[in-house]
Amino acid sequence: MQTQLIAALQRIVGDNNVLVGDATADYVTDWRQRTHGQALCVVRPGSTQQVAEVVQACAQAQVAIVPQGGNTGLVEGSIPQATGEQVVLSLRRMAAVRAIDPHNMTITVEAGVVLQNLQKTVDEAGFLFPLSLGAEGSCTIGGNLATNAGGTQVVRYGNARDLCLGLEVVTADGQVWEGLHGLRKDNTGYDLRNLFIGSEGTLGIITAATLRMFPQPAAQLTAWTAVASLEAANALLALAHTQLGAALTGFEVMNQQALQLVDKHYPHLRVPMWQQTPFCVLLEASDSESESHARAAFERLLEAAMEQELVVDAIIAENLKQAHDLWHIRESITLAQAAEGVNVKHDVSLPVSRIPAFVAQTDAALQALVPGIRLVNFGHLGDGNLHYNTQAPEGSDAAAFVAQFEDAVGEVVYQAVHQHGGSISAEHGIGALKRDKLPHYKSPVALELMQRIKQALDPQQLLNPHRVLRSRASGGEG
Ligand code: FAD
Ligand code: 2HG
Ligand code: ZN
Repeated sequence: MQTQLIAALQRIVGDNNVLVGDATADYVTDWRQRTHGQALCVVRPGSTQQVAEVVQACAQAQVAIVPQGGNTGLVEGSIPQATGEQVVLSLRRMAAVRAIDPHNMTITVEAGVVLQNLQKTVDEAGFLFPLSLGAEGSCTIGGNLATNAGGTQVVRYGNARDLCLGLEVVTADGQVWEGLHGLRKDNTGYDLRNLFIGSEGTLGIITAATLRMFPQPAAQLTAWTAVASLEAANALLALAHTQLGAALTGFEVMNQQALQLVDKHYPHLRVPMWQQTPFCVLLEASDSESESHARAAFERLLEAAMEQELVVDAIIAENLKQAHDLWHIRESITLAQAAEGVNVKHDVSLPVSRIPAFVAQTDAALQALVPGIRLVNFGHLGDGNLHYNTQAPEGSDAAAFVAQFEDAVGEVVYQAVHQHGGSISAEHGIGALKRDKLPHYKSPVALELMQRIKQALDPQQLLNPHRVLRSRASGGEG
């Protein structure tokens, strides 16, 4: 049966685009190198028609499919289980730009376009595509939409969902839903587009998308500040909202531990101010007038912040290179954590106002649980999204720390998140890693509705089974 399926897939996409054995290595291990799956094969279709035919062949053989883009996801949702029975469907070959409509300010692209290439194409067309994240050199727009990715510009432009006007999707029974319109208004019933966005490959395979483009700002400025506390960071955020209005495009917080890891592993990056205060804040403003207008507004903001003693020290980048260097430091935290050793991540969101109390309470509880635990906190404070990550105590065995404490640490963090009215996944999704945590923090009614939607759209449980939700038909391990 499996040999027959592989032969059928080869007929659809060509022999070269069905990978087996060692050739599947890059597709079966997650980005953090924590989990190794095994695939029956990796299939690489080159068109929507081929995706539909692959899905039909797999449905006929009752073989499950794991859709995959850049495989940069952080919740182990893009790799197959260890059974060796699932097909990985890679969208990376589908990377065409189908259309640009400057008057409608939209671009239509295939799902496998790498985010950085999409940004570049839109830039060359004289517009801005604002989705921006550390993995942009390898993640794909299909993966961004499937996870409803956030990143560093959400405070101004919203997350991936807010940037998408239309989708083309191959359904679990191999039909093509053509919803690729560029409409800003469409109230013709249930919102299918928003159902597929954020569904992590469990409801359909996104093959193309129509996305919003924005005017390019006349100027962009970046500032780096040292702040004494999260309360001060929150007050700075409020002040920035008031003084900059829609010009505020980024507001990132980083604690001393996070910056110390960047300093340790990448000393050439010369992290500014990290020893001065417990937190630093990176701000970005975009201006529709001019660089001097933007600079004057930024200077007024920072002067007021210093007068109110919210900011201890600050620099404004002099040019684009300096701005890029400051952002590079921020984007290097994930890599510095990986270089330090395996770690435990929590991608949480809370009302911005609750973040200081949440962090104080959780820091204390974790220090009591694991004396010396390193608390690596950073993230998109402007969106109330904190990456509340942890690392083994200095000098101790990282793998042993994860094996022994991952669950207990997670419980402390998620209980506190829940208590403060937050979410256990702000932007990375649920995947396999958080699937069994979800029932503890999501209402039974919401979970039941999600199960019914899954059952309606994928009754045979063929699309990324056991991800997000535990499949009802079986135990759903792995
Ligand atoms: P993959 O990892 O391949 O897949 C992710 C999920 O989407 C899987 O469940 C997969 O089955 C599904 N999927 C992929 N393509 C499709 C498709 N075409 N149709 C249906 N389902 C599909 N995320 C953020 O939100 N914000 C950040 O700031 C951020 N920063 C990151 C920084 C680094 C260094 C790294 C490694 C990751 C970061 N991420 C961030 C996480 C990750 O980059 C995002 O989740 C990204 O959107 C995943 O895109 P991808 O193409 O790699 O998807
Ligand atoms: C970021 O904001 C990413 O840099 C990754 O979402 C966060 O490594 C992490 O936990
Ligand atoms: Zn993030």
